[in-house]
Amino acid sequence: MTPEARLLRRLRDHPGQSVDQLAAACRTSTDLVLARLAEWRSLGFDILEHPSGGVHLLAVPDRLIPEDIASLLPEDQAPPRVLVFQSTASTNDLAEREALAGAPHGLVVLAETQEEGRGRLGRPWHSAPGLGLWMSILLRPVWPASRAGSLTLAAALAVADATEALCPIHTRIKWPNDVLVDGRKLAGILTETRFQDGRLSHAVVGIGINVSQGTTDFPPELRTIATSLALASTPAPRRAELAAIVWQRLAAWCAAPPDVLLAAWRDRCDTLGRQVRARCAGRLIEGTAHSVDESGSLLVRIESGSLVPILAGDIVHLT
Ligand code: BT5
Repeated sequence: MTPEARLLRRLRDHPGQSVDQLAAACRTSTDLVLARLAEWRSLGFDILEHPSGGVHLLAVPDRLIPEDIASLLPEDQAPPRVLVFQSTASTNDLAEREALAGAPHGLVVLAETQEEGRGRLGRPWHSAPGLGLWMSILLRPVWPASRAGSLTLAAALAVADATEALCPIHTRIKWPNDVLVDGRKLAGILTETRFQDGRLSHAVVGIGINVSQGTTDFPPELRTIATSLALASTPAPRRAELAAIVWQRLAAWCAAPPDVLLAAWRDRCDTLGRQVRARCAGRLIEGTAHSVDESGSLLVRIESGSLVPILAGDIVHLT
């Protein structure tokens, strides 16, 4: 953990310490403490420095600041690196670039806005500036290639856990990658995987969560199908807190045994048991969504009684 993250944590946990005490506790210099306090104030942190009463952190703004995110998690559970950009084409592209340059498992890339945020099959992802969590996480799990599809399931569970931990909402997951509240899309996931010699070499898990949009912040075509945390429950949480918990829960789900992950996913799933229609390799398949296997495939029982696996694609809930 960086001295900056330690300092923020110290300010939260031990209000009223002097600058000298903070520097000693964070194993850093008083100059660094003073410089960071000044920098954070300029970013909108409300920090009171009382000549005899020490330093008090009164309020933290809804900004994406790497040390803020790291300071919210236990030291052994914080991401190894967090990169924040004001604007980029897609955080998935940046995470992929970092992956090819050797970045570590767990790297987080965030942006205030994306100019070319994307969903699956090149569909656009609307990434309103400052109103959502646009986040990509680089994973290098030691998993067989056949389990790669489960990463999307793990990410959907992480989003469901994190949003429910911070807001009084009830989420459901639509196979494979939508997190819904009251039938509307709160979040989407885009997992991009790379394989080498038949093994999963790395994956970039892109997560988009709508946080503080009002209805008119969405383009007209999304207004009846999308929702945000602010629309589902006010007030919206700070995005740094959301990012920290999503990261922590994703790391936990990636480390969980496959059967535990699948059981948790089935419990949250809005698709199983429904009549669904899917398009798979140019074929239209209709039947009952029966189960999900370790590869992340949806198993659909068709009229003849056999189970057809659907590895990727879109489904429509018919019931
Ligand atoms: C997804 O695709 O749902 C995956 C979305 C992943 C976005 C993240 S943000 C960080 C990272 N960087 C990226 O560039 N992407 C990832 P899909 O299932 O194909 O859904 C796409 C469809 O969702 C669109 O065609 C719209 O109908 C709808 N949509 C677009 N923006 C939305 C939004 N902000 N909220 C809800 N629905 C949206």
